[in-house]
Amino acid sequence: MTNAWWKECVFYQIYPRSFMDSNGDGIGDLNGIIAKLDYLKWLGIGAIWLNPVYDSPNDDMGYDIRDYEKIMTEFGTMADFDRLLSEAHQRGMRLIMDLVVNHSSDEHAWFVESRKEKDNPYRDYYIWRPGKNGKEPNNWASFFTPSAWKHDPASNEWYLHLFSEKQPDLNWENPQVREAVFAMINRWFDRGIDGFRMDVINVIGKKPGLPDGGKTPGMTGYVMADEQFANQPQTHEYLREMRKRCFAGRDVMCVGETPFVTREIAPDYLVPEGTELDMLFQFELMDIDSGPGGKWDIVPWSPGKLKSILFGWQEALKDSWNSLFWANHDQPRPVSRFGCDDNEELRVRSAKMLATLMLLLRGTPFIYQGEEIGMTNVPFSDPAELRDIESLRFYEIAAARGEGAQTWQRILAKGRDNARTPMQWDDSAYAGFSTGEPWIRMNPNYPVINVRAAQTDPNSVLHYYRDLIALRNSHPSLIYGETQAVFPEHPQVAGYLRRLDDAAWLVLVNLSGEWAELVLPEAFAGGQVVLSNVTTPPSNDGLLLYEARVIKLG
Ligand code: ISL
Ligand code: CA
Repeated sequence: MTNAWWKECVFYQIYPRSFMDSNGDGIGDLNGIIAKLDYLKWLGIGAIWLNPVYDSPNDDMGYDIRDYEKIMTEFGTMADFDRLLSEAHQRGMRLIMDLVVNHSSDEHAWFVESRKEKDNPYRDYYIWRPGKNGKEPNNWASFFTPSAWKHDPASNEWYLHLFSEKQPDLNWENPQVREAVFAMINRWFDRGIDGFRMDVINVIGKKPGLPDGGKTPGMTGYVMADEQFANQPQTHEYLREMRKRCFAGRDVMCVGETPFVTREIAPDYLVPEGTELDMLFQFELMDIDSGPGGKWDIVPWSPGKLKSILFGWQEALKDSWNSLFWANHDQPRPVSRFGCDDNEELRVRSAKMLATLMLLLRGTPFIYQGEEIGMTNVPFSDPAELRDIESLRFYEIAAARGEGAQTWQRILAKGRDNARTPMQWDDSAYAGFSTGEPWIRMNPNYPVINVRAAQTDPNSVLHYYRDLIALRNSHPSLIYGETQAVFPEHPQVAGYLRRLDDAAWLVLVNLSGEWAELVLPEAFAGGQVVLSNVTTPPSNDGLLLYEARVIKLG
């Protein structure tokens, strides 16, 4: 276990389209981000993760890349990017980018060539197969459409797309593809960026022969065939090759986005350190309210289950390193999902509680824009207000079956656009995000929930995040110390100790909306409360609803 900058700093995720618009066209941009760097520095942020800013037709909001080495026109130019990078570095902040190389856009020059004819030199950059009896080559479902295959009439073959048909999967078996990707990565590193978040990086290697999926025999229709494309042995080889070819001799990091990774297999990507991924984003926590039918099959979560997931990962990765997050651009807002947004008092208190629980665990915290002011889910009133391909496709398919009404409720709870409305900077028109009408509607609560209001209120969620980040930044024991769960059986309270050498901390939070009885043992009751989200003096008999307490024990 070694110390590293990416273990010590708090990351902030920026969704550029919705962060800050500098020219009034309603679309966030790189100059807008530059204008807010001082805000991030004030907050205590050490590194920024930018969602894709590359040239893209935006079928999946930048996750369909047309040119890996050109900036999306609405976002600015390469000169703007270089300025953003140097302005961040001047403030002592690092910057990592999104690497989306499981697939490209169908408008990428490689795919344009690839689909031209069967003997095109780029044909093998993608995954083409003949059909079976006039149907798809196999039964794999895509994340966004029923089938993961698209028929190409010109050649009468099909190409694989695990996401939309405008996101064809690259063929990583082809050494030329790997060479091209590694060269591109190296050029970005030469530009001076500090690392990558790697989009669905654990699905780049597909099982040879592309066999049908179906975890339970007799399944019909298109199936989510992750056992055939996730976490395959070749993927580990590709990552090791990437590491050697691109990372050696550079002070850069990577965090993999890895759906379908369990606590058991996660260490295969992380240990020994520095050979594959530095960290990964696991989805067990984000799937806590998903039933067997997937994210839209919503089931209740419980504090007990949440605790077993969080502490289970602390244990599973104690010889490597966790990523810590409640939110990203694909997830609903945490205060609406895991806290309470019924009224202002509880919104503020529960947002602080969630922050306390997550940010002081062992691992690197990733804060998603707006989380630090406790932004909530959005009361969309009509599908026409949505922009996200996943929700729109899901709605179309369900509405055609006459299930529009129940589907709408699911989209309100879990739809990705909840996280994608503009950042709320102040209470002026369009929340200070833009002077023009934004590309997606605003959350109507911006007159109350915004950065300026939060900065002037010392009891705001924002100030609490800042205090929490400062606490973590200034105590190595809160970064590198070991984690030990306490009161594991308690049905409402999550608690843990962090310890390093002589330093010891106790973190206690009540995840429920009710008083939680908990008699503190002598050893804990004597500690000093250094941070709390309530004004009443701490009780040794229990915690108020959504109360959070950070106690210094030694
Ligand atoms: O968003 C999800 C659930 O709503 C996830 O299943 C998500 O599709 C998956 O985690 C992969 O996400 C990443 O790759 C996608 C892109 O749409 C997401 O925005 C990105 O985070 C395809 O590139
Ligand atoms: Ca703009």
